[in-house]
Amino acid sequence: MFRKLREKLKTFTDKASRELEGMEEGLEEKKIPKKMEKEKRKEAKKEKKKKKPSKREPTKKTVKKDVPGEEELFAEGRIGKKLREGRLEDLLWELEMALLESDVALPVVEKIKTNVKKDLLGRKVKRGINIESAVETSLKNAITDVLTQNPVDFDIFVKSHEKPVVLMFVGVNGTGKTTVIAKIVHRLQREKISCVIAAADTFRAGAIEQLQKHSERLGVKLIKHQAGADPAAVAFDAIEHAKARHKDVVLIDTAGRMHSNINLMDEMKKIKRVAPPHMIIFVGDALSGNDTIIQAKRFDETVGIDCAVLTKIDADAKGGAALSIAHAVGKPIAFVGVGQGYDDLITFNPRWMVNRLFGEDT
Ligand SMILES: Nc1nc2c(ncn2[C@@H]2O[C@H](COP(=O)(O)OP(=O)(O)OP(=O)(O)O)[C@@H](O)[C@H]2O)c(=O)[nH]1
Ligand SMILES: [Mg+2]
Repeated sequence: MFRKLREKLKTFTDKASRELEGMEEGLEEKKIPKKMEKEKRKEAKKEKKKKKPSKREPTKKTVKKDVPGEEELFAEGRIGKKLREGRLEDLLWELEMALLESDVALPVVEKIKTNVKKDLLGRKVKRGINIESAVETSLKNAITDVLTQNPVDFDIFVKSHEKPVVLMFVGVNGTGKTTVIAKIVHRLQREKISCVIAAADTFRAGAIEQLQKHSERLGVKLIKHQAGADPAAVAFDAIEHAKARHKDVVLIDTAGRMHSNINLMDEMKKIKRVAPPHMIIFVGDALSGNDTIIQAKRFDETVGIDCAVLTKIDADAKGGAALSIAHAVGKPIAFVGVGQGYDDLITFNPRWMVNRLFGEDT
């Protein structure tokens, strides 16, 4: 998972820490007479006590991201190791190339670069902190920033919403919509939340049979019509069924459609009108990289998507789509698909991705 991107980020961090390594500055401060130094330390201690946040009030660090805060790495005063700025522009250009090669969308590349530059330009690293952790932290912060986009908590949404909650899954052909529906049903069933699936893909041969198999395996009600029937009518019937039988969630499977096919995109609008969903989930294939971002934008323009599920992350070495979609489309990733089994669905959060890009976890 994300192997190539991880390697590229590591290469950047290694090189940047070698080339930005500068001189220790402010050593003369050591010469402050001992007595004065003692006074200074006392003052600092008092200040620190004053600033201490209350226990109930979360610190900036825990709210924003799970990586060291700036204040732990960078020195504001005279003491510290100044980063050599001369090489920074070249290094940032190399970072840009590495991200573009990983299929990261251009605005996302720009944002990461700007954040890293802001973090490192003209900064001094605190004594005892190595440059590598400063560079890595600025990169982690920049990545966390682009991933943090109106985060969605699917479980809370479903649990707290008036029932039945209607979820509609959209995306181009073969991205994994039907599989994601089966995985989400499995997940909801574990929480004792009852489901109904609407076989509103009446277009592709075999689509209804595919869902029939999943519904038998999962023991979930499937509402289906004949092949070629009106998908909006199927979705409508599924909602009626859920209301009558007090089912909690309706999952509407729709046919895969190219975002450039105007007729099929319009058909999706009709489903939305006849069977209004509370959440429209775009399902994108992580392996399609930048193309997935373009698809998500088109689907968003046509029906308005609320969040995305990125599938096939298990086979995705580049990581570009996962890194880009939230910032480029402005919609959060709710889940990632990491295999073909019912359990291969992970709730997405920026920390999960950052850990996979920088940690031992793969
Ligand atoms: N490796 C891997 N394969 C996946 C994942 N999600 C789905 N697939 C596979 O992708 C293929 C297509 O999945 P479907 O769920 O049929 O895709 P779809 O979007 O419903 O396809 P259409 O209805 O034809 O548009 C299947 O072989 C799935 O097993 C995933 O997270 N990882
Ligand atoms: Mg399908």
